[in-house]
Amino acid sequence: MADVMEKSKAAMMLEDKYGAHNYHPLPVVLARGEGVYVWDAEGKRYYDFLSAYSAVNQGHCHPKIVQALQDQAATLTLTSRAFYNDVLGAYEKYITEYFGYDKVLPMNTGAEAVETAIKLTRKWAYEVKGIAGNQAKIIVCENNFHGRTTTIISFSNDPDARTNFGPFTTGFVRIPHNDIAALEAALQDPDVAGFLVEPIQGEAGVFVPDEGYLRQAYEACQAARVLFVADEVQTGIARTGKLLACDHEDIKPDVLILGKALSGGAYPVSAVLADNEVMNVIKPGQHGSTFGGNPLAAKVAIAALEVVKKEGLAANAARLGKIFRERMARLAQTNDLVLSVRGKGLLNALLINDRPESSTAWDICVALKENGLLAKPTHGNIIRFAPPLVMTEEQLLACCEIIEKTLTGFGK
Ligand code: IF1
Repeated sequence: MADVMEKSKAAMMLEDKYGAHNYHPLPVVLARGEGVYVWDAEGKRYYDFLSAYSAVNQGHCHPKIVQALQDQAATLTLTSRAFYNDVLGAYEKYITEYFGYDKVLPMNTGAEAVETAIKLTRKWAYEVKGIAGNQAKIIVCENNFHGRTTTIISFSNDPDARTNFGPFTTGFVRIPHNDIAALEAALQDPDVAGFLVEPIQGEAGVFVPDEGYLRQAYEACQAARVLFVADEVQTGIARTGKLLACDHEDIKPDVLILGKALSGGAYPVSAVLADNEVMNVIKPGQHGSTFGGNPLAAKVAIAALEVVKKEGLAANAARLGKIFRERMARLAQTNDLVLSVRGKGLLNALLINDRPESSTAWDICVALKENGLLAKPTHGNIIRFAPPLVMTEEQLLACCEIIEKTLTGFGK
């Protein structure tokens, strides 16, 4: 009989032979996506509990986003910024009013947006705040993840992200996340230009800071005339139960970084938003990218943002996230493989009770896959659970059943 995994095995072999080995995917080959579901090459259906690292908040292949993509793709995809196009201005108006900023600088990937925010913050420091040339410092947090460019990994403390990629970019000061005293001490340095922070540290293992931390950090930055730069690439676009994670503490970042679900996963779209005092330091010819602000990206992003509001995804994420954490907290009480659950909205993680270097979390994810649910460990023994925000309560409860059944039967 033909091998049941024939198509999948062939696909995995091709990637192994012809692709760089820069990832270690779970052994599943996906062929189709719709809403909260994905299907593998053999037609088996799974619940997607990773959402492409929170890029598919609106669900796989959302019809409104796909329609916008198809229509614009057949009309005009790319002009470069050497010329105007009839979509970009309308998108810029839409997104700046949507998030409440004067201006947007459109880019493509999250890392490019983070790099853009770093350049903007430094230039503002020299030309507005008056810091001496090349002396600007940006405060970042231990265990940060902001992307994989050389400058970004320069301020990472993850050996996998850094080893043998030097020499590194200087001008960054690392402090512990969720530590106001450490931030206030670092802000004593008059050469500090900005504080770059993930409101919730995703990759580090869904670290939710103490209530009030973001507000205190924001206020400390305002007092020191330091830009509060929020990387909401993963926590933004309704993922944590509000449009932005910063909204939970009613703070408006001086610089807002968006990516991933800004396009609903249909196209690489990222953006940096700021008010004029900051954004106007960039003059023609000083920054950009070939695809940044292309008409296709602009149309897709408008559609993706419309879906978030029209379908009430933030409220749904808040409501279902509470149900999920309650169910998993109960599981932690009865199953000593599960230490605890943490998260906000539908960005959650289970802490597995084993040594970080053990393969337990990985093995649990393989078992979950067998039971029809896809999730993946972050660092060590922490499994991230982040389904599309279009999930219904009935689907979430079915997924809790799968997780409970898998963990209860694990290793037996
Ligand atoms: C990978 C992690 C998640 C991000 C934040 C910027 C970026 C990311 C807060 C850069 C990207 C992605 C990158 C992807 C896996 C995924 C990830 F595990 F790497 F850390 F989500 F947690 N800021 N995160 O989370 O955006 O350039 O990728 O568009 O590199 O493996 P990007």
